[in-house]
Amino acid sequence: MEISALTRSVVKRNHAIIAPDGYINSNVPGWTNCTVNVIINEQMGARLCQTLITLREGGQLLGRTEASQIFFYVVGGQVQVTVDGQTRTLAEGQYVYVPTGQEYRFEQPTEGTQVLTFHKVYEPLAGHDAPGVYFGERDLSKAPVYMNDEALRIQELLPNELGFDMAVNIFTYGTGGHLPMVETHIMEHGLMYLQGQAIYMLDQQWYPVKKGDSIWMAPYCQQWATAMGQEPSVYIYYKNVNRFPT
Ligand code: UGY
Ligand code: MN
Repeated sequence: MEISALTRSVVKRNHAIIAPDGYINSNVPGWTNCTVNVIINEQMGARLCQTLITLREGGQLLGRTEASQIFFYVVGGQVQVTVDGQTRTLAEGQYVYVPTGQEYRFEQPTEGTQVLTFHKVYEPLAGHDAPGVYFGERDLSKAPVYMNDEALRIQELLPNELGFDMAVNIFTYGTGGHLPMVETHIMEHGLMYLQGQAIYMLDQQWYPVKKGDSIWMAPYCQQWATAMGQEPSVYIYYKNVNRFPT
């Protein structure tokens, strides 16, 4: 039997690893017949929110974005989405970006459909339109090689335009792939592993991680990672971008 007093999750001042074994469900008004796990939030010092929603049959996510824009990514299963007069069925690897002040409806999910969300308070930029609703899908063929290393590929899921103040990317590390340097930067990250295993270094501490684990990295949390095992390691990650460093 597993020892229930052990976990790989840690919560530190400038980073956290959240493994699914410690999830406790939250009730979110308008999100029904589902479990919601708030994985990253301002309560831990973050400036983004990341949740994982698991929908039962008949589950619904009904709401309206307010100050925060929300990026919804289907991790598994299938669900019908209506935003801004458009209705689409989103399956694994498909996503929708919902800007501020917009109603959204997610309904008719298959049992167990999982949706990952990233929320960020939108910061307008003078002279640039705020983004509109944006649908898309994961596609490795749209993921260029990262920093001349054939083992690393990054797909940017949102347009690279100044109107956007958040980026969401999928980072694929082939076997043997690792970050080419220790990153030290102002941008914050929230991420979830979609596949495989890895070793992540955060603020000079080393963590084994795998599919289903999430990580929060505060600004200037030093970071490095290497894939581990026989299959690629893949994560989806959030990053704040495109705004003046006040
Ligand atoms: O975009 C990034 O900063 C990215 N290379 N960081 C990361 O994957 N930890
Ligand atoms: Mn980074």
